[in-house]
Amino acid sequence: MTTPPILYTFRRCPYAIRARMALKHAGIEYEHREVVLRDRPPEMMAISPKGTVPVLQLPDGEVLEESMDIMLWCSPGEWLEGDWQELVEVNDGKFKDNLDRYKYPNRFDDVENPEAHRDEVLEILNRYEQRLGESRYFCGDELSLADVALAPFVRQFANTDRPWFDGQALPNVQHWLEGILASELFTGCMVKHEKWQSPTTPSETTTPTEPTTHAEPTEAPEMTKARQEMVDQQLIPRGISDPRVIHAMSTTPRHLFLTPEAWPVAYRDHPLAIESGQTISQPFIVAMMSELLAPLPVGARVLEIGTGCGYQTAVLVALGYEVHSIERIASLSQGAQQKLREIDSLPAELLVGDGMLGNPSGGPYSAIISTACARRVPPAWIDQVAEGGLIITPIKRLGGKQYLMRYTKRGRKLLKEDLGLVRFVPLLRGVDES
Ligand SMILES: N[C@@H](CCC(=O)N[C@@H](CS)C(=O)NCC(=O)O)C(=O)O
Repeated sequence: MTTPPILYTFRRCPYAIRARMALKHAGIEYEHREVVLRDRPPEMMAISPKGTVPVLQLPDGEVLEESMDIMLWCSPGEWLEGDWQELVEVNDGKFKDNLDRYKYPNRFDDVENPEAHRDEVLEILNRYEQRLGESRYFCGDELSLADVALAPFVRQFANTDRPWFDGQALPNVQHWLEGILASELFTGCMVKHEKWQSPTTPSETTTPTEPTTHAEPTEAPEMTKARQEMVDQQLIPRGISDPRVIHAMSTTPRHLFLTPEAWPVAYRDHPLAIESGQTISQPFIVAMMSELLAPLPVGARVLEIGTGCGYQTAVLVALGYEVHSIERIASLSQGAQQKLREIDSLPAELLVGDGMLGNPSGGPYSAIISTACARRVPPAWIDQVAEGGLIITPIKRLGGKQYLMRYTKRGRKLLKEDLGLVRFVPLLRGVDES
């Protein structure tokens, strides 16, 4: 039996995405080693001291430390037809330079106006637009190396300000990108992996509380610190103990779901107001509701009622569930979608709809979790939850107090557990399109 190649990679890195897509397209099995850029494993640094991902180590010891070298190593001949070289040169040069200055202006001394850099990228996209009017993909009617090499960067640009991107006259580019992002080739490459643990690193770094997935590798250190304090001081002492939940809460950047003015208080021990009279729940409540689901396996289908700003949604995605989420206020749902895209959190579906009706075409779900309070469990939820499945929701009793309840479906009956007093916004009927 031959050993497979080893890929050092980082989920959201566009260079690494292009390499993973090419390897997947070629059907090449490899050992996936997920890297956290600020804590690169010594094994990777030993074979590639320049310290960038992706790095592919072949079974014969050869090391490919440039994403294009990995693509070229595994691409079939027909992928290499056309002028991909010129396209990649512009992408990895002018496109990427301007994308970084637009997306992260604070990292550069020479950025006065980020929008000027956005417009430089737009000029390139206008050229793509023309080209994609002539053929479905960059080099003809089949996907090839050029598409896969460019798409992760166009995606990053599009996600920087999605409403702006969607509003541009780039129908061919938008359609091309949408098709690639919806493909199995792309989604199959974006599956989350735990940080690879080098057998030579000391064991205290193996705690699942280490930030890996959602948190920006370059976020302000005070946000990372505040999030860790939230876990250490608010969650663990109150009994949150599931390692998956602790990991999700430690890595999901709650502050990014709020306006920058609220960042200094984003990790404090209380709920906060968001738009449209709604709230983002106290961190402990989000963790507790998530822990109530934690017996479900990774991949379980979960319906969330009340997307709100998308924070709980992101935590559920970080737990590895297939998340469908409904919000009755269209503008909130759109805002949540934008934020979730920015942090690369990929729920299966965000819907604008009446939460009382659940998602009739989506069931059965392993669990339905509601962040809005009803007087009784809506019958549609009972229909849509699988036998043995869970419904976790606040319920308002006579006297006006709200109790968090966990129900388990047994036939048409619900076994109930009362989990104590809580306060949530009410579950309202209908849809608000404003
Ligand atoms: N030219 C390299 C560039 C790879 C690259 O810059 N990757 C980024 C992550 S997206 C990286 O590893 N940066 C190192 C760091 O941020 O410390 C390639 O195509 O593979």
